[in-house]
Amino acid sequence: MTQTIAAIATPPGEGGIAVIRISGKEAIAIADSIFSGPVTTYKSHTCHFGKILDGDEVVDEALIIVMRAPRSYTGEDTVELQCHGGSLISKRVLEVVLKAGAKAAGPGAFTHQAFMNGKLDLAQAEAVQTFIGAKNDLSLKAARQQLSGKLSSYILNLQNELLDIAAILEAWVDFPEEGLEFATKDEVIDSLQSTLAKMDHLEATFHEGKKIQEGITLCLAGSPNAGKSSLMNALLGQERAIVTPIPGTTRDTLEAEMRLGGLHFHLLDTAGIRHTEEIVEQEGIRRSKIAMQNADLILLMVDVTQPVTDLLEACPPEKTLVIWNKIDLPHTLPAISFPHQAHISAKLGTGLEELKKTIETLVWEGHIAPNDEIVLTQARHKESLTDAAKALSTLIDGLKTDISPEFLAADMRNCLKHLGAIIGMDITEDILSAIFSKFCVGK
Ligand SMILES: Nc1nc2c(ncn2[C@@H]2O[C@H](COP(=O)(O)OP(=O)(O)O)[C@@H](O)[C@H]2O)c(=O)[nH]1
Ligand SMILES: [Mg+2]
Repeated sequence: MTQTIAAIATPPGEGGIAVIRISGKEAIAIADSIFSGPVTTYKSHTCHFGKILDGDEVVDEALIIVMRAPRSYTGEDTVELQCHGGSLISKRVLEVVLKAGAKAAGPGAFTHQAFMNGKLDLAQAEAVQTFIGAKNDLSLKAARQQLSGKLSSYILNLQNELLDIAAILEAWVDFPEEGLEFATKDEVIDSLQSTLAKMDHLEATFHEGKKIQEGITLCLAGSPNAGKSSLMNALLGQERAIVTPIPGTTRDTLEAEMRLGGLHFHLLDTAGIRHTEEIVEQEGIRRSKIAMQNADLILLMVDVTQPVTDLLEACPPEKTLVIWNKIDLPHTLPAISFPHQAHISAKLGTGLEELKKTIETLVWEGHIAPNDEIVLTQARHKESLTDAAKALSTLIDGLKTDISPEFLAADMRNCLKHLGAIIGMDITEDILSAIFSKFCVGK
């Protein structure tokens, strides 16, 4: 039997109210023992005012909400106490609840209970934390979809498509001399191939999903004084980096976060790359080069009043946006063969809006931002899907080359197992605790 658990569900710190959540078989009895009113008589989904008592001492006045099983987040009897939002008060209330017999909930424990009670499947449970932690609109949307069960039902559909054929294959293992029954081999192959195509399509969305989830790293690079720090400040709309006419001003890599077109960006300003004997600057330049390598997109700043930098050679054209800067000064533009180029004055703000649009377009590589499509955002899902697709291709190849049905049936089971892992059908406790340990307490 699971224990009754309790935790402060609101974030730490001071606020108008704090919510203490209690869930489990004893939740109502525990609440009854510490509350001034007759909690056991309260109807489900009703709210009552009263006092939280530690013996004779009034700890706080609070609202209590009772939600009886199975109509609660966890699927168990749940009581929520809304007390005053002082961090000390909420801790005191929790102490009283724990003293009355509840166990302190660990990270993700409520969602774990919801999963165990079949309120959420694993993909939905994982979405809870991404939903709470979403940093941009697209990631919020993807998490909401996952939470609502769209990904799960897509996976269940894939499984259903395979189950009929799994049955045919298992029958073949039992009666090998009968051959494939109920369907011709070509029909089976066609059907499997169509499922595989759907799996491949879903797998391909991870590329987009990762951007949505983790954000895009942009690295500002170029020669000293090209205007990298000026552009960083212009993009952020604040004086984040020091700008001076002295070459070599930026030595450390500066990092800032920004939002653009529903996405989250990590913007890195780096030391200008040049030959130098200065040790601090040399280290800065070493870091610049690493940042360029790791970036999703390099914003290569070039000063139009200077000879063209040989840094262009060090940048892979497909992930580089060449930004000609200082177009407010007299200049002539040399022709270079880079596919992505922009023209700005970081100082005056000229061309900035177009630059932002170009960055957005490049990030989506001409694809439009995912709309209502299901997008994979979690590496665990992507890995399982890849494994499932691998097993399915092996199965299809096996059918074509007439290998023995035992192998085919084993491939099919393998494929179903990996698909099942995404939504938490038949997976080990280890994976479960690893997933739920990433949660915050109170969820
Ligand atoms: N005229 C002009 N000057 C600029 C422009 N962008 C930057 N600068 C100047 O160029 C110098 C170096 O700028 P900074 O942003 O520190 O370059 P960084 O070394 O690449 O980070 C500063 O004096 C800036 O005011 C621009 O678009 N036009
Ligand atoms: Mg700088």
